[in-house]
Amino acid sequence: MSESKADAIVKPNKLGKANEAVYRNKQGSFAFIFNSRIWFVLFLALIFSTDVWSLLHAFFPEKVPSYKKTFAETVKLMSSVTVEPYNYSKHHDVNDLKDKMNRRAYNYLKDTYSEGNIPNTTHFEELCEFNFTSKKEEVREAIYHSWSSYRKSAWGFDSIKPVSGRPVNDFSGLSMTLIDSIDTLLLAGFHKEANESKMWILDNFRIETQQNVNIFELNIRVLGGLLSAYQMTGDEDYKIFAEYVASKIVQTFVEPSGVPYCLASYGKKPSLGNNKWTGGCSSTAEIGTLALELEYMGDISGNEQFKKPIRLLNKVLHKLVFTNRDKTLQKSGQADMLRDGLLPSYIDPVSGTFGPCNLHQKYTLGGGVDSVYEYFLKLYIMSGKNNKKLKKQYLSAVDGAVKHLLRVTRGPNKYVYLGERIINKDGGIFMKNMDHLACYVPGMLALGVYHNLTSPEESQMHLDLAKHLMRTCYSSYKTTASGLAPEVMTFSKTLKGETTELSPKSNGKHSLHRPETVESLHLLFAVTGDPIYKLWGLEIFEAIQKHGRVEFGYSGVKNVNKLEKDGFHNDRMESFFISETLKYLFLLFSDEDHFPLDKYVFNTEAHPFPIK
Ligand code: DMJ
Repeated sequence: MSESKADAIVKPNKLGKANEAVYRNKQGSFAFIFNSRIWFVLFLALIFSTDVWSLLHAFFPEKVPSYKKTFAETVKLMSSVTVEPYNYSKHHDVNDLKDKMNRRAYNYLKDTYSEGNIPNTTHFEELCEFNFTSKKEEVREAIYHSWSSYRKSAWGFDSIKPVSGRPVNDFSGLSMTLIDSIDTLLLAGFHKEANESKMWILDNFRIETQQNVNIFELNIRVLGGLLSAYQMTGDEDYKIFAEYVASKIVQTFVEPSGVPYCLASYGKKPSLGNNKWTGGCSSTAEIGTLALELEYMGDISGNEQFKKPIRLLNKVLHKLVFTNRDKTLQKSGQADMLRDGLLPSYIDPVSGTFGPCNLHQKYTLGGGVDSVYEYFLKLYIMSGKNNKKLKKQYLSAVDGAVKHLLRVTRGPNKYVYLGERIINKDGGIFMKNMDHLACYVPGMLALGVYHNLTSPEESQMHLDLAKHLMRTCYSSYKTTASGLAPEVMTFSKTLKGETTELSPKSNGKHSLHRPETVESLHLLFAVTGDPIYKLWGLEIFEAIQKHGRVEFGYSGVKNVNKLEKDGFHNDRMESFFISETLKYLFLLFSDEDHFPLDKYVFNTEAHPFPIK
């Protein structure tokens, strides 16, 4: 082809320099038709165009800006969407599942599945157009508002009281907010601020005189915060301080039981102990949630001494559950629950079993036990997926929870929830309550599915269960006057002849803007790609912005159903609000996959550690 002929075809070149080469290589006047870019643009426009505006945008991206719906429009659209029933039996052979699950729990699930109310992705495609980047920026601003208020008025203290602006040491003076926030600051691009925190730690952070230090909080917030700051920056200063903290934590494991105490006091008379109300026992959630941090500490320091106590403790927990022969536990039904993989809420650090705590026990996936199950799964993932015992402990616990704790409300909403079994001298009693703390479960189930822990059929069941529980947790926000969730939900409560399917429990009406629901939304979105989870996150964030934001940060509220101006706020902002709630919202609204699930696991305080 002569140069002049090619020139004739491409002139005037409206499609820019990049296309010139394509045109020059084509022959004759039909070259335009063969231009693959034109076809590609046409194809995309046809697929994605819902209106003329987006078609125009596809052809003239500079001249016609993309059409993004506002938040209000999106919410309106969302409420107009009807969720199509998801017919479980159509997709799965239900008989298969019968063997795997306890019959009663299975029947509950089967009814719910056949009536169906699992959100179906295809209905929400339109909603994907919402511009989440602007929401991410709003979360970033919320991070700065919270952190800068703390920096200004409570620097070095555990927390700031966000209404009065006063500093407070509500965690034995461990500078919680300062350390817990560092990786959120780094993630959101506040590097100077993160560095300021580090400089403060180098000069001031010591655990030498503090009394009654809660080892679990020290571990998940302080050690977890230092370790993730280290993995994100490679800065050895963080590692040195992490090692210092970890060495304090391993000292709480006692011989010969291998079970740690939960409280430690330092200073002239160092001591270990437990809270009085536990009957002298250690909290299972607290002792079972030390593993990820010590494992990672062991990895980066090359010192196996950090990992040893965890190995021993896991043996104790395994034995307690699977080979328990204690006959006294039969009457209360505890023997069954243990055999099915559930853990009690207290363990005696002297004997390594029930000891004096026999009648104090509670079986729940909420407060008191919660994160221990999460750590079985995450330690299994983080340590190379070889430890079969951990896998068994996690999977049995899920089965045990389905068998003993899963319920579905009988009203039209059919909320699926995980209740609690409280042990007393007459045996046990089932409570129709679920802590907001237990809302980490949908995310945990989705993570297990992502990492292929079970057969495809069982994975499908785990994922369906995750979706049901997720809807319940989201509904605990949606059904209150403020749009904020209560600390504890109660189900099927009858008052003056009227039954409410889901409502705040009388002594759990407050909110601390806990992270578990948005954590699960982040994981369910990451695993399923269903935009409904982003949109539910948006609604929750809007409610926090509206009712939580105050002069010096974000305050929890006393009653999620009462919106009085005075006395509404409880003047508390726990460090997990920045470390977890805002971090998970930032990740949920982000287009970038900052911490891919195949490369990182989050500790229970949302601090990411790499998978080996
Ligand atoms: C956090 O400190 C952690 O998520 C912990 O596992 C449970 N409690 C708070 C948040 O609710």
